[in-house]
Amino acid sequence: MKRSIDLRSDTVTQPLPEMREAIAHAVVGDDVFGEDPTVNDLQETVAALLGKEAGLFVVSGTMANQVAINAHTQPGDEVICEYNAHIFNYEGGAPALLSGVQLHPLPGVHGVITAEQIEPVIRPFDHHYPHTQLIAIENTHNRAGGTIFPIEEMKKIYELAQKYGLAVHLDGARLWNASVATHIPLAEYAKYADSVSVCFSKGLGAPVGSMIAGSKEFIRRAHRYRKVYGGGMRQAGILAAGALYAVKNNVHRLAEDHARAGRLAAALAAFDGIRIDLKAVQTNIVIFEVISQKISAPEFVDRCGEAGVLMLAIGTNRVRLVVHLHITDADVERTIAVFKQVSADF
Ligand code: TLP
Repeated sequence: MKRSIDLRSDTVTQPLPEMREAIAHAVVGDDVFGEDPTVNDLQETVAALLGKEAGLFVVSGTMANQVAINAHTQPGDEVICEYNAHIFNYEGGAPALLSGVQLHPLPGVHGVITAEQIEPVIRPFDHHYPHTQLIAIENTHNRAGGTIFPIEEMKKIYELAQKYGLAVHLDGARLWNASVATHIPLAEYAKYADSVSVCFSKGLGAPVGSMIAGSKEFIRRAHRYRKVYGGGMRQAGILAAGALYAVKNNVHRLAEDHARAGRLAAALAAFDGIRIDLKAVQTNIVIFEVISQKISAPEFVDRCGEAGVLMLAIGTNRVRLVVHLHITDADVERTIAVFKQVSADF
């Protein structure tokens, strides 16, 4: 039996032999004492890549975002974000639960909100209102289909934030993909945010881990929340070694994932019963609609699954697929063949 082609997420990637080798030989220490050399190396390496003073290794992208939100805010504050943002949709209501803040979601186009949209919703000082404290943006934007947040707009938002004394957090779980697609260095993007989170366990293929970067003072505060959330790990160098390997070896190859995602998107565009906005396909994520009268998106996903292609339905008519380092050109062709077979029933 052929293996399934798993396009549910780039989080499904498994460490390859060279990464496992690096993990096996990691030099470790107690990171709660700050004594794990591999964690320290990762934090310094990635903070430097992002042009920030300091970094903090955390368990997951969710922990990175939530630690950052807590370190930026006080209970009762408000955080402006985009309506489809990961922090608003997929983090279990954590901003309210853990930081006591409310989110103020704005509708974006391809996940992008503008400084012009944000300025009018910044609350004036009045005892009726929550206190606007933070703007959160996401690059690339997951639920919009891996779209790239243009750097010019990030700059405008950052300047606006400075004018009003607000902080900016960048959920850069897939900032690597944005940087590879645009050739804009990570540090250029990070310049327009006070804190940045990046993930090692998505397209980069490490088994676990994310990082928050920012000023030394910000990371000092973040460190406390990481501990409070139970995220103080001990010999975490075992995990950091995989992440370091990924940062050194698996970033440039993301361009291959983008090319394969583009090929899948172009093929999907040719099927009756499928609608896809090709402008939104910019990196490794492809989102499309099943508009057939005969079959819903979850049914389409089930039938493709039975034929060996796994994807996620993200609504009654929307499907998401994500390309990653285990997906080959042959897998892309086999996936297109399965789409052909299943869409014959449309
Ligand atoms: N996204 C996951 C799911 O949670 C939806 C996925 O399969 O894409 N920020 C962004 C932009 C993300 O896409 C994700 C994960 C996270 C944060 C959270 O990362 P983890 O899963 O490590 O907590």
